[in-house]
Amino acid sequence: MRVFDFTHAIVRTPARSVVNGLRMGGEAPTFEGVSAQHGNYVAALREIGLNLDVLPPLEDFPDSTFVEDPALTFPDGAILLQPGAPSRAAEPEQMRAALTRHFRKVLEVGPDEHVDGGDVLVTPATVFIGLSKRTSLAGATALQGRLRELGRDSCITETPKDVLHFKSVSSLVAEDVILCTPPMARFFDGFKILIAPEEAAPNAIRVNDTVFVGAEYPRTVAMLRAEGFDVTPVPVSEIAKLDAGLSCMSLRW
Ligand code: CIR
Repeated sequence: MRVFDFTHAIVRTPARSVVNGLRMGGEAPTFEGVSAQHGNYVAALREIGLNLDVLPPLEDFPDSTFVEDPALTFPDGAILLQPGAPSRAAEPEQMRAALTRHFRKVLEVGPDEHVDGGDVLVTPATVFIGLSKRTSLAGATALQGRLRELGRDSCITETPKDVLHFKSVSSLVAEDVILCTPPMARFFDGFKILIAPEEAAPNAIRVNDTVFVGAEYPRTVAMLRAEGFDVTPVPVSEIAKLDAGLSCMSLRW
C-alpha cells in the first residue's frame, strides 16, 4: 500500500504573529522569510497537481501555519488531535470546519489527551506514535483508538529527547524506506534505513512520486537522487528557526 499518494492538501497562510512562534532557541525568523518559504512550498505542492485548501492566517495562533500538529488526515477520515503546547491547544477547533468540509468522518481525541501530528508517522503496516514533550501516553493511547476506528494499526514508541517531534528526524520516503538520523534507526525494524548526512534533513515528505527535502541539505538531496528518488529541494531555513520543516506545513490525503 502506498501511503503517500495524495490528491488534496490543507495548508494555512502564516500570520504576521508567526515570528512569535514557539522555538527551542536561536533567533526568530522574519515574517517575510517565513511567508516566502511557505509560498514556495505551496507552489511546489500545486506544481505536482495537489488540490489545495488554503486556510486564512490566524493572528492569535502564531504556530497555526504548522497544520499537521492539530490534525491527521487519511483517505477515509480525519482525526482532530490535541497539541501538547498550551499556546496551540485551541488550534484543532480552528481546523474543524475545514476537515468537516472534506471528510464525512472526523474523529477526535479528548482535551487532556495530548498528541501532536508531528509525532505521528504513517507507514503502510503501522502508524508510529512517538512519545515526546508534546505527546503523552494518554494522547498516544487515545490516538490508537481513533486509528483503530479508521482501520489502522499503530505502535507507541519514543522521540529522542533533544528533538521536538518524531518526524523532525524521520520520514517515510518509499513504502519500505525510512530517511532518518542515526538514533532513530532502531525504531524501524524491517525497513531499509537511509541515514541523512544532515541532521535536520529527515523532516522531509514523500508526495506521490516526489520527495521534498530542505534545499539547505544538498548532501541528503544527492544521496536520495543517487538512490533513484525524484527529489525536489524546497528552502526551509526560516521555518527551521521555529523548529519546523516540510512535513508540518500541510495535511495531505
Ligand atoms: C512548535 O513548536 O509547535 C512550532 N514552532 C513548530 C511545529 C513544527 N511541527 C512539526 O514539526 N510537526
